[in-house]
Amino acid sequence: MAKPIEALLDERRRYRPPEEFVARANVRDPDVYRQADEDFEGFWSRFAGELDWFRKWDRVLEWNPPDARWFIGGKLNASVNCVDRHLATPRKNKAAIIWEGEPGDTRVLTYQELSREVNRFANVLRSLGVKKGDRVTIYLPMIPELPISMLACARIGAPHSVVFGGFSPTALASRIEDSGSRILITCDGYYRRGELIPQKARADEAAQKSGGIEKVIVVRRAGNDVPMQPGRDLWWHELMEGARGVAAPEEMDAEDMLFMMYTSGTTGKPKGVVHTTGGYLVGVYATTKWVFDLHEEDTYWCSADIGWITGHSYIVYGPLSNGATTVMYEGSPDWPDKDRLWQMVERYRVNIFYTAPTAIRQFMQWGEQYPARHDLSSLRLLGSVGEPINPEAWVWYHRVIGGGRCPIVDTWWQTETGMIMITPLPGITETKPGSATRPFPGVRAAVLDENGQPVPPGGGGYLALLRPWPAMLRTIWGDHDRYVAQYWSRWNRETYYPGDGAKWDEDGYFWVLGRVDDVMNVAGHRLSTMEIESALVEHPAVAEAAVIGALHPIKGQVPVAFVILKSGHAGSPALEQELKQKVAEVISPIARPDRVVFTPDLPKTRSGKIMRRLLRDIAEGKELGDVTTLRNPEVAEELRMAFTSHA
Ligand code: 6R9
Repeated sequence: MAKPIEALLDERRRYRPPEEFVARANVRDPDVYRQADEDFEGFWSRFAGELDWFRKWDRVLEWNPPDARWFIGGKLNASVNCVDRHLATPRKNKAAIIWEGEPGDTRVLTYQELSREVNRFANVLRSLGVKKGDRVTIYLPMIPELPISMLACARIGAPHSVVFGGFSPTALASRIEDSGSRILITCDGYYRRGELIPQKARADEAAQKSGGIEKVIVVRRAGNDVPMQPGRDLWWHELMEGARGVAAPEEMDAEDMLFMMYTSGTTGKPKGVVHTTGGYLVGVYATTKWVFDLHEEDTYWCSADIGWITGHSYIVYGPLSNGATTVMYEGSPDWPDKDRLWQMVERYRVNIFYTAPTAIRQFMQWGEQYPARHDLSSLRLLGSVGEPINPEAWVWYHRVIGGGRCPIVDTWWQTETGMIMITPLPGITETKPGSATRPFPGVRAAVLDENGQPVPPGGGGYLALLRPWPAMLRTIWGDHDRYVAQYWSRWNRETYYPGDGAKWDEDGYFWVLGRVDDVMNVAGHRLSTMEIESALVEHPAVAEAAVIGALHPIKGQVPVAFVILKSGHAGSPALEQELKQKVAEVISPIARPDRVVFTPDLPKTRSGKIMRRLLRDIAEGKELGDVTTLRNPEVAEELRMAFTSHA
């Protein structure tokens, strides 16, 4: 009976930080956990003290649950900390951003060059009347003008709202409206998988739909013809021509808003998560430094899109506040071939690489021949973020990409937390594939039951955060009640509810299972979709699997599996039986899927998360809801047909 809960905890493989890694690691003393726990305000203020402030804070924290204010009375500017701070040091001529476009064009910006661009664009924004507090919407692909725009906004105190460049005009319009932006920054077009994406046309459609946009600034990226609306549309390069390279930074209060970020709406109206200047910057500065064990000479690459929180925190603000060299790329991992990323790792001698489990499973499916074409020996640390990583993918990542020598940091956090919250420290933590291990020092997490009581080790329940942290969201834009109701009302006003299910084990390690709605209850037994998925992908024919709990009249819910096979394998009733048997063997007969549906693709959000809600609707024969936020909306209908024809 205990088997379903135990299946993941049965994962016995252990990986100690290699000696060579520990010898050079920034953080090696396990006592940091105790120290930070005893005096967490002191812990965070020591990191804050490493940043530049116009005025030092009077108090570290004011906590009126659920409202926190950090570094009260402190004044600073995020762009000063990401750029100016490094100019008086030997980092002045160090590469801040190494960028590679899809057609192979490249651009390297040193800190000095980045400073000039940011200052000039800050002057451009000011000349258009943008003032402290005005929201600016940015709708750009992965080109250097994206971080330049963000930092220029930060310089003049105008909160940015970056909308993922692949979002539809409708999604962009609703975000422009909600934020009340008057300025939109976009580009003519960009490249993705050999195709030219007409970004300006999409931006025009959104601007028209939403109203309120007074100026559209257009970066020339692809050179495609675009109509420019007189009086409204302005070319980036023309505005920049006359702009001076020095712009005084706005002195921001620590609690002034730095940016807002809409969460990848799975249901309901998008939520504008608000992050502030001081706490956010301290949080991402500290976690980048410790989790990624940054060294001065490192080349660091997070392959996310800056349009997501991962890119904000760990391509832009975290690495640049640390004076690191951060890599960014335009395009897709499979274009011009399935070795694009490995080619870049080799070309730039990347040392630290951070990506998502969905990408790793994709690499596994493509096969080892792609990474094998390249010299990946520069890598010394790997990271994972975005969803639970199944142990098989973890072990593959470790062996094939990391050459067996690189520690893996599986980092749990959210748009709302702003910074990494549960993670190994690579020079200290012994890792277990599939576990994000322990809370970052100073962070307190727990697994609670329905009533807010901690579950005993080995048990499962709801993940909870028991203490405020500097990069925490402060509110939902324009809807503070929703902030309180969504995050601070499950148990009490002092306990943050992330909406994830988790287990913890005898060593105090956390195993995040995914959103609570991904955890099902089959005949009274708690089962995780991820556990069943892990079992399925252990089968040699399976490339990727998504499991949901479908309503069942007797058992409450039953697992239904959607499976992508590796090339060279075909779906058959015999294989379906085999896979069901496999799950029954690995976990328990309780976990045995009711149905296994073979499919060439799975419905994914733009950020690469499998949209399980939709799979559930398909399995339960429900009306399919909104599919517009999917990267591949056509898959939904195909799957529904496959499901019903086979039933
Ligand atoms: C950073 C980011 C947040 C949700 C979160 C959880 C899932 C993220 C994870 C993970 C297990 C990890 N998640 N990292 N689950 N292990 N290492 O992804 O933010 O897009 O807001 O998603 O992603 O379910 O609640 P966001």
